[in-house]
Amino acid sequence: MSTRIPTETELVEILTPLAPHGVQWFPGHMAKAQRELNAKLRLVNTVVEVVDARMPRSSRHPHLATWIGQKQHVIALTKIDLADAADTRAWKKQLQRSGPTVIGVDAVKGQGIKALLAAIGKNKTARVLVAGVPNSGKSSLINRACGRSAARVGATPGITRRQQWLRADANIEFLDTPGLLWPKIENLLQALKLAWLASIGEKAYDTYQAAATLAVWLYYTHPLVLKERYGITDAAPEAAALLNAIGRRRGCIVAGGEVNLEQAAQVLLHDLRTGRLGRITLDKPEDPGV
Ligand SMILES: Nc1nc2c(ncn2[C@@H]2O[C@H](COP(=O)(O)OP(=O)(O)O)[C@@H](O)[C@H]2O)c(=O)[nH]1
Ligand SMILES: [Mg+2]
Repeated sequence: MSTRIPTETELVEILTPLAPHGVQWFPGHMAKAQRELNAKLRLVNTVVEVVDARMPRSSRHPHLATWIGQKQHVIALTKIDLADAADTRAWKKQLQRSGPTVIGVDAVKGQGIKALLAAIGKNKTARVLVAGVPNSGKSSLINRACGRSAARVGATPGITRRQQWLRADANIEFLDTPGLLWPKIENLLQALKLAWLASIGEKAYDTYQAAATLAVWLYYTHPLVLKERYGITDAAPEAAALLNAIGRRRGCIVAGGEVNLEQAAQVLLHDLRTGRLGRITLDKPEDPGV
């Protein structure tokens, strides 16, 4: 396998032909969500920006910090249980440098929620908007903070449809929002990461192409993962061969002993999303981004 990890620009070049359909979502309801967000921002004095710790660069809305302006800004780095711990520490430092308080959380188990509430509640009465891309853990975080199943949770992007206020304690009230995406994600790698981690709904991309790009991306950036999880050591950076090996290892076999590549594609994406590939951070803090 190659010794030098390609730069992000090189990775985009490598992956582009593997995803000829790209990642395309209908921006209409996202444009509406963006307008609604701006209206709701007038109702709050605090914003918790929910950022998936596995992609702290790719899952941040490019304009949100500007919209937050002088309001209290706290970043909740969610899914720290699925992210690389050293990368999460580095990301915390890096994000904090730009101003906001950054708290790592496991929004399902509740780790970090107390610290988050303490950070929010330093000021007076906090009216808090919770904003982030679909599937980043907004509803789970609010449920944990409020100590009951108040906001609906789901693995499907877009499950939060209406805005609703929820009370965490006497001084803190939360407003859940539908997931935010922005109409133009220029960079294919960023769009792919959002698709790989299910922040972009599956209608927006081709499952096989998403998995093919993921397999090749892993080959270059995380060869040990392919080795340890699927026993792949001597493959070439060739998507079908990688998915074939993954499918064989994970039992995606049809009659006649052939690998069902579509199923292997599903399995690879599922393995990444559920942490079965180990704790992986897709955005490296030291990368400049594309
Ligand atoms: N392992 C893990 N899973 C999480 C975490 N936060 C949310 N999830 C899961 O991610 C999915 C989306 O969560 P949800 O709260 O509905 O995200 P929302 O779309 O931003 O409101 C659900 O399956 C949650 O169980 C976390 O910190 N760790
Ligand atoms: Mg939600």
